[in-house]
Amino acid sequence: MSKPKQRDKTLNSLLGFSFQNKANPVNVTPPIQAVDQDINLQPPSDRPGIIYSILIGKPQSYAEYFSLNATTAELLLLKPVDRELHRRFDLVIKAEQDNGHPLPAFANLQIEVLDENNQAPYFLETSYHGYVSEASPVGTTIATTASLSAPLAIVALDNDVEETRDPQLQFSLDSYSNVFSVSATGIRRYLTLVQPLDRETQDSYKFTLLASDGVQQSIPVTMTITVLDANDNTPTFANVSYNINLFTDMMSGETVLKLAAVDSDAGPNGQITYRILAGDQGHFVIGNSTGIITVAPTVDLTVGRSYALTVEAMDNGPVPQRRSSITTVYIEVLPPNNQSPPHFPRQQYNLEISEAMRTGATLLNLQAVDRERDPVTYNIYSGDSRGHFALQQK
Ligand SMILES: [Ca+2]
Ligand SMILES: [Ca+2]
Ligand SMILES: [Ca+2]
Ligand SMILES: [Ca+2]
Repeated sequence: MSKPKQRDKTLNSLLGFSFQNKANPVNVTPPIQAVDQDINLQPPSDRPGIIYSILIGKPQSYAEYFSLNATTAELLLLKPVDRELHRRFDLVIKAEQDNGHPLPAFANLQIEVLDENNQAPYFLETSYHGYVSEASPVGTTIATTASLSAPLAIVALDNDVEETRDPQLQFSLDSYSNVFSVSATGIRRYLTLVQPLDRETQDSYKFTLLASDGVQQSIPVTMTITVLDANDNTPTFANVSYNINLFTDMMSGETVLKLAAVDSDAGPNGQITYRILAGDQGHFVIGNSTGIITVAPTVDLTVGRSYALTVEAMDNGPVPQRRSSITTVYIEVLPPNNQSPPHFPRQQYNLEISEAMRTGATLLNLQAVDRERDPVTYNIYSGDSRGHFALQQK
């Protein structure tokens, strides 16, 4: 009989495993296995069997909980371990030959008792994108598409709980919890609106969601909520009315006034169409999209005529919800600009000056009036050939 060689005394220095449930047998990673290094020297039939046993352990009550199958090395759990009593067992396992020459080998087996709740919750998706209209009332469920046809379902699972059962997780938002809230129970959770939205103020919300099982937290998931536009703004003119003076030398097609109404809605809801509703007498037209009022083709403006145009600005929202407002443009036709010269309010001004008056002193303020409010320049036309007086332009 050949002499057994030196055995691997360490077997395995450490066998750790996770004790996750009350299943029996207990999984050991890596499996308990001793290797007889004589194996290659002996025919299989002559090989001695290996007998496994637990030599010692801490705490001593280990024997109430664990037994090791002597031939298969399968570790069995005899009864559930209360984690309040035991968090860990340290066993020493012995393997020896079954041939009268025991030559034992030893290994440490460390058993860690995990909590029943040892899995963190997790979201099925890494991010979610939801949609809601700014016209939605408080309590509306956030939708999964821009057509708002189906609600956005958020699913977080916890492997400590069967997939078909509500894992009863608590969800929390890192921000905007005053705007959105998560439904409180169920495998599928939904976001609802807590306060009214205004797309014109904020058209998108980004926040993170956490799921907690009371002990462990999920990896945060990114939520993006897009606020869809509703036609809730009316096109508005800056002024209730506009006063325009035209001159008879103005040509057909020339710009009288460019109107611009403001509508802060998006897309067609904010697109404006202009129309003259009344008062143009066929003499003025407006560009539907530009808001530019021009003199109509083949029209000659006559002095003294006046017009009061009612102009409407209407947005292009869905027909039943279109919004509009009006303004009035008053137009007066004046003689050609060059026929209306500036004039002084008085025909004549008189003043007396002392010979002691210092150079540069102001003697008189003259103010001419131009009907069209064109800029006026002043000159001394005659009467001061020696240049004693100067006119200062303001
Ligand atoms: Ca858990
Ligand atoms: Ca709004
Ligand atoms: Ca609008
Ligand atoms: Ca809007």
